[in-house]
Amino acid sequence: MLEDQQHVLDQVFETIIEQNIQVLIVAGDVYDKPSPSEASVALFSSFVERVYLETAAAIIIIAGNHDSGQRLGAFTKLYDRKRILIRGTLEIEEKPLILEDDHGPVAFSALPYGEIFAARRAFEDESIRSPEDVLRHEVGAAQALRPKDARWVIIAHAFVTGGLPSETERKLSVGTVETVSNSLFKGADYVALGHLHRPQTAGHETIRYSGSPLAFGFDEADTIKTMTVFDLDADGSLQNFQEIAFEPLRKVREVRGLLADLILEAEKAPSDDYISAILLDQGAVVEPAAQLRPHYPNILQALREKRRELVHASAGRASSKLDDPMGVISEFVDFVRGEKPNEAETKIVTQLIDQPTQEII
Ligand SMILES: [Mn+2]
Repeated sequence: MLEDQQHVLDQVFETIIEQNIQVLIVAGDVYDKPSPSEASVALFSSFVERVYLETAAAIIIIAGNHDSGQRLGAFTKLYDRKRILIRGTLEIEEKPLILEDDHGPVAFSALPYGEIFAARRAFEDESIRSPEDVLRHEVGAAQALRPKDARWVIIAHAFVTGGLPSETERKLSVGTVETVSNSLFKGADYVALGHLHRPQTAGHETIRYSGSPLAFGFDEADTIKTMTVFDLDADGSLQNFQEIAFEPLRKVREVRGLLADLILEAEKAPSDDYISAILLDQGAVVEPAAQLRPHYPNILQALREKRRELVHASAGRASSKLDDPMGVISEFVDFVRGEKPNEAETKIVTQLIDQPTQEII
């Protein structure tokens, strides 16, 4: 997806120029894995270099949970530290980048994602047990070094819940990712968050996820991806807030219908979007993705609607006993087709099961 990524980075660059943006914030996951491909590194590095050389914007980047903090951190040494803050690993001294505008100083505390063990080591505190503990230590370290007369922006990468009262000890858990209460950020004028892919606030309009610049799965199909742009006023309030929509090079989208209809549709309007085809056919279909590919070269999957639900629901576990062949067959048909055999089909199968036994005897 390098071309797709280049396409949105170009839009970020153009916005920086057009709107005379003074600070660019990237709140992590820069990459999708700790060892990104050379091409990905080259793409992102050249984007940062271009912003650095061709605009006057300051640049602030933190590592997310998918990034290697060490690798990302190594990148920072090449640039002017007064204008660029790239934070990869946890540090006990959490120095902000301080920038000036017409109203005075603004302190940007860039808090990279850190694992619990890394935080225990960095802060020499074995009582750190959760992502919230990690971030609380980071915010504390940032708070200590933040000039009190400056407006304050925090950049963090976490799963932040909105509106959980600070005294509540209840930890919400989504999958294995533990959430962090937004009350940690008390005192900040704005919190720029990374991690969640959809643009959204986390319980307050000044605690916000910009979201990912591209859709990375079909559950994000048709989500509008945006970059968040605003001015920070003299009192730290937000002004001229905008969510600028990215135009993706290729959309991520779902088509649904009978395979024959989908093929006709694809012939009429071929597309290089990333396509997920949801088939409503009941009978056998032969290599549906291959049949659609001539018109949809970037088709990524073709699934039966019912089967898709079934795969999620049962995770492929069989419950029938082997001494009940009709039960096993019925479950298999249900798995493949998304519907159990009907009465007529059951009759045919039952006859076939019984038949050889009778003949052999
Ligand atoms: Mn993340």
